Amino acid sequence: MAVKYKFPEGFWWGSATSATQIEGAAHEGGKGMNIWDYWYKQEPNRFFDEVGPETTSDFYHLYKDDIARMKEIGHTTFRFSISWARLIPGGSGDVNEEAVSFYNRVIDELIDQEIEPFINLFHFDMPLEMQEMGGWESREVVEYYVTYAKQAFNLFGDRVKKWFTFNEPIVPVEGGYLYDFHYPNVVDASRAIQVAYNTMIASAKAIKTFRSTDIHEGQIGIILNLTPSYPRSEHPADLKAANACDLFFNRSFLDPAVLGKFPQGLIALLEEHGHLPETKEGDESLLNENTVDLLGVNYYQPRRVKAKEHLPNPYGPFMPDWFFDPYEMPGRKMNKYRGWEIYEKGIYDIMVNLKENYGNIPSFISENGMGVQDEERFIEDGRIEDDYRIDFIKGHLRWLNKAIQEGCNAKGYHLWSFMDNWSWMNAYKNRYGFFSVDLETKERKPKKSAYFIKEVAEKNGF
Ligand code: BGP
Repeated sequence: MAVKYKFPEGFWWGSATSATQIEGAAHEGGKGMNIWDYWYKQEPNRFFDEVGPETTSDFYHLYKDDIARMKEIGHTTFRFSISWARLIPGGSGDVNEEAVSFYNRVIDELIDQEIEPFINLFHFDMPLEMQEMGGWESREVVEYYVTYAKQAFNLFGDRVKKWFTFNEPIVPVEGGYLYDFHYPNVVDASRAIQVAYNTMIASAKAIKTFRSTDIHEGQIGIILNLTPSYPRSEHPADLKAANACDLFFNRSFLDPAVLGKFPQGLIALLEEHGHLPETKEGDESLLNENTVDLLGVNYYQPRRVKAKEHLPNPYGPFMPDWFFDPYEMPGRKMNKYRGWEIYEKGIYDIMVNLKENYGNIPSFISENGMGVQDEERFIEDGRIEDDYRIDFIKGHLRWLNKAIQEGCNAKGYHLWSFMDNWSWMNAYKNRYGFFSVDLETKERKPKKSAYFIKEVAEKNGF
């Protein structure tokens, strides 16, 4: 078959994962506790089917075979995260040699198989002791994180050339400090804003540290979940709502990461409501001088919003939702197995925005994927026939390809995820992998999409 959608030479084909979601061995190998291990012990009933983070695909023991599978389906790159609580139990102090050995083996195996490792330093998994010191609300924890980052660069930077300071830093803010779906289950916008701010300070400090080491050839970036904010209509009130939503959920991280400063509109809005975060002298130049080399874009679905129907109670707690209401656009296409909208063109709109307003920063799709509940119902002759996922990937790749044709600087595409994995409160509810995983036997089986991506990677297009 002829290739209609061809990608630039050297395009990165791969997938993304995170430590807590795939490693397992939660209480093994000298690992300390993180907030997920802890929260699950406190409130198992808040997790889907009461399944916690020790029940995973066990990459910790099975990594070698998994990397062989990645090779088999044509991966050229693979993103995983280091568990801070595994590398430095407690978050500060001595490095855990068993963890060093594990991550070394993973990195070396990937390189042996000619798959480039992409390492992310933080994927929602704060060591418990660091959370007890105040988590991202504390500047002391920021310093411990920077020390952890430096250790990781020194240990693995001789072989790893793509680093990321955070994955979706807004999610711990939303989950942990606004909407109660991550530990510490606080609902307080002031604290949320401080957490968001300190996270960006931590990211800039880690970048600065990276550049001050001897590792010169590598690139360092951040991974953001960008959700284009579409207004219900062109009415000024709807446009204003979409702009506020964009400021809170995209630009609060995108602007400091890429442009080195927070957007003026956001500062004005927070100032007006008395919610500016606490800052320190030197923060401004720190952010300004330490922007990212590379941007990972996670894209699942857009946000559609409209002007508020009822004015918020000015005496009630300040929330981003004061400024917009969600809008359910009639006729929108849905992933009915997960309840998320599917809007393929969103990927193109993000890329064009990066080109026009963010200096066409080198970027890649670091997560995109389709979660499906009860996926076993699609088994035929022992294999999950996930044609819906193939259509989903194709739909997004077509728009990504168009963006590239028009000069956008996209370097690769990673699916979420390589194999089905444990996800935060949702545990194993939504399956995302190219491979299914039997949670009892740990057996992996390729889904139809695994064969599809292999062909795409081999032809560098489809
Ligand atoms: C992203 C996260 C991943 C993963 C994915 C699927 O936002 O970066 O860690 O969890 O979402 O989420 P869910 O299982 O809730 O559908």
